[in-house]
Amino acid sequence: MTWRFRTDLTERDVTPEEVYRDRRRIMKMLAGAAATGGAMALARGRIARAMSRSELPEETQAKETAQNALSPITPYEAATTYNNFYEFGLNKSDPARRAGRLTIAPWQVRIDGLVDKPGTYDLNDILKRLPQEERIYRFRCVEGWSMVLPWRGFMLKDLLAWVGVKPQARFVAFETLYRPSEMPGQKYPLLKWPYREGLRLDEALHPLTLMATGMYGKPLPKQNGAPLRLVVPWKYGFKSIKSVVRISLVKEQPVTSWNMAAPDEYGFYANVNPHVDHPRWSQATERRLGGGLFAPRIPTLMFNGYEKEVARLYEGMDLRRFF
Ligand SMILES: Nc1nc2c(c(=O)[nH]1)N[C@H]1C(S)=C(S)[C@@H](COP(=O)(O)O)O[C@H]1N2
Ligand SMILES: [Mo]
Repeated sequence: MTWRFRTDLTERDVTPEEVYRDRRRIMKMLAGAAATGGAMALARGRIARAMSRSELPEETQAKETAQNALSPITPYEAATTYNNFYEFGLNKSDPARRAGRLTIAPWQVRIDGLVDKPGTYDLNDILKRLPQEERIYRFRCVEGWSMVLPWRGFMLKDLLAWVGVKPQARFVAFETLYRPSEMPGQKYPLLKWPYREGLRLDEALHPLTLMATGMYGKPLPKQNGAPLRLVVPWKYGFKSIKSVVRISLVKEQPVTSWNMAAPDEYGFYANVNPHVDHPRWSQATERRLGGGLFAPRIPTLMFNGYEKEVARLYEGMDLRRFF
């Protein structure tokens, strides 16, 4: 697997120009962070930067120091210890503590409904056919915290093209694994299991919509939805369903777990929107994970900063009504 950055999408948006250009250094930092985690990673990253920096002109060094401080990639440690994955419990620390027992190989995905080639596919076979790439995306939870993550994955549209979508299909429904013996949260009615999500077909076919298999240059940690999860960067995090075992092409808008649990709080669309508040809190700002206790909240962007790419999908729609 090699790092491949697409320049037509989003890295520029989330990454300061100089850092964006210096891909090799980012890769080094990420590799360090992924390999060791936490303080060690930070220390290693700093050492790596200090070594290569001494070869650069002074002005560049100063600029770099400032930009490294603003480096927007969320620390690996934060992204893998502060999680929502109710199959393993309600607390943010539960998934990291309990997901280790989940068996993720072999892993099969059932693809059914309105497709030309329905079937149960082995994930390895899918990965042999579809090109994977790296994408750096913002990620915004409906609860008001956010991250910037380097994912690895394939575009859902490539998978759908391979299995063939029938013309009657209008939505895509997703399901997470149901295995209470390994997912202790499923013994309690926290949500209706299995966890379910859905997208309109045009959302599913959008090139930003990713099926992730890794992050930070490594396989996806179990607490983050190994071995296969959806990532829809312009929607609230709950749409990005983890540990997916079923993908169905359907005619009608599918039911979704959070919408069933609290329909007036979590809509089907769930597009990130600073102008439409959650009934119990404002959505105008967010807290970036890893910024420390006193980091100021930052403004939330329309469609999480992907307005240019996705606004056309919702032209003429009342986003207050279809929240
Ligand atoms: N199966 C499943 N998928 C899930 C969830 C969950 O509880 N179960 N939580 C969602 C929510 S609310 C968020 S914010 C993201 C969190 O992803 P992360 O833990 O990788 O940051 O996963 C989403 N996908
Ligand atoms: Mo969330």
